[in-house]
Amino acid sequence: MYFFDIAEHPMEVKTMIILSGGTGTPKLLNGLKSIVPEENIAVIVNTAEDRWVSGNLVCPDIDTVLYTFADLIDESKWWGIKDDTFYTHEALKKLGYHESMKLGDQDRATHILRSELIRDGLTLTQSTDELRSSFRIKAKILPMSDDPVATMILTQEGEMHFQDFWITHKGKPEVLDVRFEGLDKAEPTPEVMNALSSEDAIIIGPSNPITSIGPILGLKGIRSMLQKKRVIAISPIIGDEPVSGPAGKLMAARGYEVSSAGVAQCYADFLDVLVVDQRDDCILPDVKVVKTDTMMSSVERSIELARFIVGLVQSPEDNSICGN
Ligand code: GDP
Ligand code: FO1
Repeated sequence: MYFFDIAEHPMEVKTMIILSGGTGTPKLLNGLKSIVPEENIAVIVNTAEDRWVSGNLVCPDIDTVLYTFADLIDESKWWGIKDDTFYTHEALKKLGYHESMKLGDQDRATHILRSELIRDGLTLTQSTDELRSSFRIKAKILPMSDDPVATMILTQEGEMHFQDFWITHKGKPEVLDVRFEGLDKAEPTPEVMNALSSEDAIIIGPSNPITSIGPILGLKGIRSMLQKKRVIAISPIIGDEPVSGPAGKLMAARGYEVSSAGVAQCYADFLDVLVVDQRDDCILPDVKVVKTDTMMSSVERSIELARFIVGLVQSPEDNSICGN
């Protein structure tokens, strides 16, 4: 238990368990961490966009969550460390070696430490916990799995890793399908299952339902666990477009409408509440739709949305904010 708005309005609230990718949900976490004590936040993070680059394991979504809690995130792009330098990346280029991801020098230090720990025998969960501790973060940051999963995008130009699709090809090729290599053999970690079973309400942040939340939901036992919970999701789509990134293209390739209704369809077997933007005219037959300003264009707006979500978790029966 912790206190909401601790200094001003002491009020007991529940622990926040949140499923996350690497942009939309971290923006929400940026607000949440200033209204609830960090130790009562647990984030379950997608690892299907991870990739070994220049000898080290880059975990873009985990790193963005780490840097968000550590107040280091570059908020202009929501990846990497603010004011980082790129000397090593440029030096490699001069040697004729082109890295598939532009890695900052300080960001690379995170990848080096993680990879050393993994080479020493730690799991991804354990190495993430070491990094959490080094950054003096109190929130739980839980990789969805310790087993490798790779998001592969099937395009008209052939199949490629998500990072090649997004960085090298700038997200331009037409997408035919999405495949998660290794997901059938991957297990969710005990830490993830324990976090999910510890609370009645689970939050799915405004993340890409296909490539960020999709791999987490594809792990054995996650969907059936969520079916027993009160699941509140925030839509990453406003009207017929995502706020940023390739979610629209990927949803369409998977046969979903690019809309909040399409997001609800992705979560149809367990979703209880969908939070949509106040500009969205989404009405759903089987899901409670609530409306608010979900555009997190500043930390203040992230805090406002986080406050709204904490209110929903706290007051399951309050229908005054229902948009239906
Ligand atoms: P990724 O790992 O970088 O793809 O990051 P996520 O999956 O966590 O987030 C990407 C999604 O966040 C996109 O589909 C965006 O539409 C959504 N998003 C980004 N900023 C906002 C915002 O301010 N509000 C809402 N509602 N969604 C957002
Ligand atoms: N995105 C880019 O568009 N270009 C890059 O060179 C790039 C490098 C990069 C390095 C570390 C990191 O953690 C993320 C990085 N990203 C880059 C973002 C990344 O491709 C995706 O946005 C995430 O995988 C989506 O979660």
